[in-house]
Amino acid sequence: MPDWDLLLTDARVATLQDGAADYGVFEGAIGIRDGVIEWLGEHAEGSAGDTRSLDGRWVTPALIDCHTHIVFAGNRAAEFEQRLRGASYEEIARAGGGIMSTVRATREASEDELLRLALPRLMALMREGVATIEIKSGYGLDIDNEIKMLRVARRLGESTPIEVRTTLLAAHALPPEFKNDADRYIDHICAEILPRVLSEGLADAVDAYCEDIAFSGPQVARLFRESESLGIPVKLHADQLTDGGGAELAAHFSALSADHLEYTSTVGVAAMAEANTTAVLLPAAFLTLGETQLPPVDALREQNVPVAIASDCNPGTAPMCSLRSNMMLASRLFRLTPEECMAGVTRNAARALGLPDRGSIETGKRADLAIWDISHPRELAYWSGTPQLSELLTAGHTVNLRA
Ligand code: DI6
Ligand code: FE
Repeated sequence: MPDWDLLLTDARVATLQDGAADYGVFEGAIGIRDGVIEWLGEHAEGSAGDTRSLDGRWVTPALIDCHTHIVFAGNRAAEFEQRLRGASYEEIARAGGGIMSTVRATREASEDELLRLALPRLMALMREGVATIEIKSGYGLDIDNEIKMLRVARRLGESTPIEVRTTLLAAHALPPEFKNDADRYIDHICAEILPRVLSEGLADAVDAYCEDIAFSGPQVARLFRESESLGIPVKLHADQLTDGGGAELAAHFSALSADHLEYTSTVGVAAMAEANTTAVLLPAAFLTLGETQLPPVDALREQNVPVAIASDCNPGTAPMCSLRSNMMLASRLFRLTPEECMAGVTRNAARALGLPDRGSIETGKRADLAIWDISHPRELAYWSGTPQLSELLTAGHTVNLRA
């Protein structure tokens, strides 16, 4: 029996290992067995079922988009125009548009229709080197439609080689059935939606939107206490439009991640550091909303909070189905270095999803690898919209990028 199923030789490898300087670069070979990286070294060793020379091409961990809303129907281009004319996101939401307009379109769509709409979005991310993606519900806002969305997300994972992690975001907006009674809707999520979704194995985490226009800190805390008692990890849309103490709240519940964070205070950052909560920055939403308040990047660095970057792809605040573009925006808008951007879409994105088996090139990790036609990994946060992915492997198998 050969030592490796697949041996990649003559590779320039950026391991993105935690603590390694300069992308963790080395030149050499990668031995893969049973879908796992089993061996790394400068000179190829052992026998292999399949040996392939990469002729000096670069290999990085496959990318991870740890925050998306790619399952939805309809679009909000008309609202985008309204916002360009001066209306704010909050005004549109309070007038019954915003998230609710996507909820109406998503409720009307069938499961098959939602799958048909989401698949090209997933393929677009995959062609940029994404092998793991998180997808949230949150445009159903009732038991049947939240389940419909999560089933679509699971089917996306089953019908592609990409791993899909699903998140229940029933606490995204207040549905019309619970008008003026957010507390009663939170009770309904805790008593009905959450247990049903978990019993059907449809969610890997629970998320909420903590904002003046959505749910308050105490309401989110109630949902998180219930999630905690059921043993499901939490994450939070926190401090995007105002400092609502979202980072502190996420940290209090040892959330996997707190996301957005434009208005997070240094106290919030310290709480996240203490709780080991990953910061997820979403520059497309910052750009689309015309936001000017920058997330506390220096404080996150000083406190050693791991920073991930995600697309947040959604029809309202982030109509940009590209993780590479978000890397470029994170460097340009938030002044993250290209190396921080790469860590943000690999090892730190894996942390934001609670997936210690991936996100860097190390022995024992999944062989989810991206092979690139580039001259240095810093190019990955520099170009966007440029087809530089030469090959994507998930668990050691080449993905068909044309399908
Ligand atoms: N993520 C979200 O869930 C909200 N903002 C964000 O960045 C709203 C999404 C939407 O407007 O549909
Ligand atoms: Fe979001």
